Amino acid sequence: MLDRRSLIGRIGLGGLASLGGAGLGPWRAMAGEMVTLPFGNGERPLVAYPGKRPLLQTTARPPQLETPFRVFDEGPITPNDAFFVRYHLADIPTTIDPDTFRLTLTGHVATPLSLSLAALKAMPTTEIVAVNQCSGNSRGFFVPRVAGGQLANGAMGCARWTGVPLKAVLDRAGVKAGAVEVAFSGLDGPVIPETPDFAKSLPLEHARDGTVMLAFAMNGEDLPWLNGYPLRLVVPGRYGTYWVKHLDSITVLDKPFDGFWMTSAYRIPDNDCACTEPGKAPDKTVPINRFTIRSFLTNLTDGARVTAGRTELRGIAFDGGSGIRSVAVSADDGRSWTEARLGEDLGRFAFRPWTLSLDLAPGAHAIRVRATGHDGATQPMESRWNPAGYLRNGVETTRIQAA
Ligand SMILES: Nc1nc2c(c(=O)[nH]1)N[C@H]1C(S)=C(S)[C@@H](COP(=O)(O)O)O[C@H]1N2
Ligand SMILES: [Mo]
Repeated sequence: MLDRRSLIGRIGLGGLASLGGAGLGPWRAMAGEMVTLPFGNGERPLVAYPGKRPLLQTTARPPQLETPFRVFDEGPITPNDAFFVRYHLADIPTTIDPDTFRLTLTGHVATPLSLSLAALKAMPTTEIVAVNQCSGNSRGFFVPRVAGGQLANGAMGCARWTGVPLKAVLDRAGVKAGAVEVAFSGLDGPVIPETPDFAKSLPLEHARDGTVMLAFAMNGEDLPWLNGYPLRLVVPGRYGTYWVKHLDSITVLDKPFDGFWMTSAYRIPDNDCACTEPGKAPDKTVPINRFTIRSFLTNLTDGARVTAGRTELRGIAFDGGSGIRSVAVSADDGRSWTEARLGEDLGRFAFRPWTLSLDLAPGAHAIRVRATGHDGATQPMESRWNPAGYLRNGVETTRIQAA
């Protein structure tokens, strides 16, 4: 939650009059310098929103902010003020009273619930370190290009989430026989009634598997406003689209949810590669689900110059929850690979840091990084294509010069 002092600093006194409990009030982002992402039309302003350090702004209405990539070199936990922000609908909440806020659980249950934050926090809590990543992370690199937010690799982050297992709340309400799905929606809404409200669903078995969490804290603090204050869904190993923010309504359904954001949006080709020929629409689709496995070099970027000889490389890897088994690095166009050393294991859903010290001869080097999961899945050398620009996970290449 933003404290009032920081709000005074950021938005001036004028905005405070309308604050009820905690809120953003009427606010305006502060514009700063520009950053150019490595693809066409990649110019982005660095903009500081309340509670955030300057981030790359993809759109202002609704706010869509990308984390500058160098942040991922600071460690496997992404700081709250640097964590990316994604909204679909421009009517985002600007005031929420934590005392009167209620989470309702209705539908196919024995006892509908209306829970205050205090009541939720009084239940047994759990913690999990998990990556949140937008389905469209890295979409800007698709060739041929695809429609949608043109993101580089900064629409991801890893945090320690604290909250109550969704299962515990479902059990408290008593799910009735015949229930098949659970639907979720938050306090944000469309600007015009024709736009479908943002709502998502999970199959009942997944909702009850013990990993899905109603989180009220992130890295030991209240959720940042723009990351879903005061309560969000955390769905470890699954794309951010399911991580509903400002969550205030859960509905247990006895038939599959038919909302736009499940039946039309966020769908992937229903085949082994979840891909199609560039330009071709898939014959059949399914809702997007688990993360593909990915790895990144974080301490050197394209075009970097290093001193020839021993060179320290480091980065991160993650997958949809099998956990990272190994990370291999190639400095010779993929002809030979050296296994990196894995760092601290924060759990199977977290960023896994890796390090490797390589001898680099003078000249140009293409550093490639490839992770393998405990499930045996690895990254393709070339990213696959799909019309929505989802699931990108080809081996990343960083071109550097040693001298
Ligand atoms: N209420 C609400 N929750 C939402 C969304 C939204 O538009 N509204 N977008 C989803 C999508 S697509 C993503 S990628 C994540 C992003 O989470 P973050 O903004 O905390 O990084 O939020 C998800 N939860
Ligand atoms: Mo997303």
